[in-house]
Amino acid sequence: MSFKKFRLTVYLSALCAIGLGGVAQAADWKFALEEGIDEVQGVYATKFKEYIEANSDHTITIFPFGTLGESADTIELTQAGAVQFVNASPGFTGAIIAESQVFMLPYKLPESEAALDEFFRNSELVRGGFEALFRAQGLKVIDFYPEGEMIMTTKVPVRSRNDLSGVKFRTMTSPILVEQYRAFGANPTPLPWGEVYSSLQLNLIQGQENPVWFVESTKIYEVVDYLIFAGHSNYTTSVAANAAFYDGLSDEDKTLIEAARAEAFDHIMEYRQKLEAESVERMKEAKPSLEVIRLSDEERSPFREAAASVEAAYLEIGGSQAEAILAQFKADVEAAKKAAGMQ
Ligand code: 6CS
Repeated sequence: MSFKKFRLTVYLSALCAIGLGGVAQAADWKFALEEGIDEVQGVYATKFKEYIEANSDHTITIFPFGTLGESADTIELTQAGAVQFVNASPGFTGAIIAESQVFMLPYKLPESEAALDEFFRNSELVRGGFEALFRAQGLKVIDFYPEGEMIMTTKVPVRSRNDLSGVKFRTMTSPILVEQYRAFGANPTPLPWGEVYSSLQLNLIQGQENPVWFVESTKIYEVVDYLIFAGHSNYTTSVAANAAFYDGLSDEDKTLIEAARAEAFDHIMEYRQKLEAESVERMKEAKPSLEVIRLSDEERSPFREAAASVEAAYLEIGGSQAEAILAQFKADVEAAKKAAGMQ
C-alpha cells in the first residue's frame, strides 16, 4: 500500500470510529425472570421489551424462569454482566442486600390498592432510596412493583398461630421470612422455587405462601387443601440492571429505559388487580374440595401482634442501614395512605 493510500485508510477509519461513537448502536439485551412469560413478571418484561423495540433499534430477549436457573443464579448472571436486566425479588435478594427485606415485613405495606399504588409510585425509598445498596452489589435499580397479596396455601386449615404449629412451611430464601414464619408459629423451611411443588407433593413441607394467581398458574393448588387469606403482605419484586452496563449507556438509552419502565409499571399496576377473584374461582372449579379461609380481623390480630418481633429481627439482620430504611419505609407508607385519602 502506498503512503497516500495508507493515510486515506487511517483517515477513513478514524472518521468511521468518530461516526460510530456518536450514533447509538443497536444491541440485544437479555432480561431474566423468576416467573413464566404469562405470569406478572413476564407481562411486565413483555411491555418493557415492546416499548424498547418500538422506540429504538435495540431488541430484548426474555429468559423466563427455568431457562437460566433459579433466582439466585439469574441475579449472579446479572452481577457478572452476562444478563443486562433481571427480576430480583427481596424474597431472594435478602441474602445480598439485607435491607431490601423491609418489603416483606408483615402487616407493613398498605392493604388498600389505592395506597399501595401511591406507595410504589411515589415512595422516596422505592424511587431512589435503594440506589447505593444495589450499586454496592454491581446492580442498578430500575423499578419496584407489587405482584399481589400473599396467601398461605396449606394442607391443614389455619385460623391461628397454633394451627401452624409443626407445619413445615416453605419460604423464599431471605432470612427475614424464616423469622416471620417462626413468629407465625410454623416450622420455616427456605427453598428455591423449583423445589416447592414436589416438596408439597411428597409432604416434605405442608405449606407455602405466594400471590393467589401464582398458586393457580403454577398449579400449587393441586398439592394443598386450603387457601388462607391473612392480609399480611404483598409480593414485591425489583427490576435491576447490571450497573456497569447501565453506566455505559448513552443518555438517550437511559431515557428510553426510564420510559419503558414507566409504561410497564403503569400496565402491571392495572393488570395484576384483575387476577385475584378470577383465580380463586378457576381453582375452585378445577378442585372443588379446595377451601378458602379469609381470616376475620379478630383472627388476624395474633398474626399482627407477631409482626412486632419480625420488625425487631429486621433491625438485627436487615443490614447496617436497616434502621434508616425502616424509618423511611414507614414514613412513605404513611404518606401514601394520606395521599390515598385514608387518613
Ligand atoms: O415463591 C417464589 O419463589 C416465587 N414467587 C413468585 C410470585 N415469583 C417468583 C418467585 O420465585
